[in-house]
Amino acid sequence: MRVAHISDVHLGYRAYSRTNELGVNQREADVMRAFRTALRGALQTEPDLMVITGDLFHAVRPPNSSLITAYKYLTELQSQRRGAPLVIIAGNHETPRIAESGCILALLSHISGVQVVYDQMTQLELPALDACLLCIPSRGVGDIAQRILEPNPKFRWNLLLLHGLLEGVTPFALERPIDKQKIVRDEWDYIALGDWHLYTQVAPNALYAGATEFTSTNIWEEAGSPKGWILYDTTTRTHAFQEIPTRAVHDLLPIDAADLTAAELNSAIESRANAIETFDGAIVRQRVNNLLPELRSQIDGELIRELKMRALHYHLDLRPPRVGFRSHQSHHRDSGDEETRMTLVDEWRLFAQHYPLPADLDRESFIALGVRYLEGDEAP
Ligand SMILES: [Mn+2]
Repeated sequence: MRVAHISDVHLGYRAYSRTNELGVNQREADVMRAFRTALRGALQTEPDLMVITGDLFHAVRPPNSSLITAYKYLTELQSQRRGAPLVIIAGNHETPRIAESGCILALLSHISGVQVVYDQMTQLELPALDACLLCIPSRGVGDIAQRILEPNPKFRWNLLLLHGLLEGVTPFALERPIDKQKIVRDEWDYIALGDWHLYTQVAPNALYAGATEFTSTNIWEEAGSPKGWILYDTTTRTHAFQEIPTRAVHDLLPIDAADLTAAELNSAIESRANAIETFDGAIVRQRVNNLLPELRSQIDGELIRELKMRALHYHLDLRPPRVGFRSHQSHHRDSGDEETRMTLVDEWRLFAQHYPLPADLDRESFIALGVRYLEGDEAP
């Protein structure tokens, strides 16, 4: 059996102020385009089964435009597949805190061949494929510890679908990681995972498909990693990652301003940007470390305005010297460290992205508020 596995599409995600020719937020349009590319690619491979492992929508109440377009695409897809099975489980982003609020995914269950799981852990039987799918949406994750998870011997193929973060997958500590031993077991023909936005093989039969675009709050950590979906063969237990072209995201090499003149700093900013072929229209961060206030005021405003015009989003991340790390002996070691270390703000973004919030609390504003508190008013 061949399975097309898509995850973390985040329809309705919006970022930055740029809109396209139709007045739609450019990132919202990018995310929709990535979804269409994934669906078209999957359709061409004629999979027996398609699964979407959570966060199809970015929010509990996605914008109407995203909802309508998604409905249209999925209806077209399913008519071309003649109603072949498509199973969608809910992720943390589209799951309301209160179960009574329902879930927007329920709407999609009216499309031919589509089955949706957004509440409890549920076993779905697909007799036509001789397959049984144990589906664990975001809300079912809390039950994993108390339950015995095992394949249904009445079926030839047994799949496990899960939206959640397994222990050891993330570079940061999780409040309640999911016990890997409980999930990643050889007896499952395929374990389709969602929630982690980077394509990751946990085991030959257990894979995070990753997101289809750059939609997490830590896109700088993801820069350079491919986005796409997975085509998995249960007979051979092999897979092929199908890459999707996305908007370019660049986290430029940080500039150490400690020993630079204003002219050298401006020239470094300019040459780092010009070294990137796909700078125009890209999402770009340039960090400048060890920047003293007197040098900060001499940054070429016109240059920065021009870079901001050319890029979809240009983020000049200016960081003052860290207290206690200014001596020349520690200088080199420190600047190397600076490139890889996560800032407190990055850690907050990662944490807040997965923290359960009340349905009517807007996650993006919640995260932004935290960032403002952490960075203080001096942030650029
Ligand atoms: Mn997600």
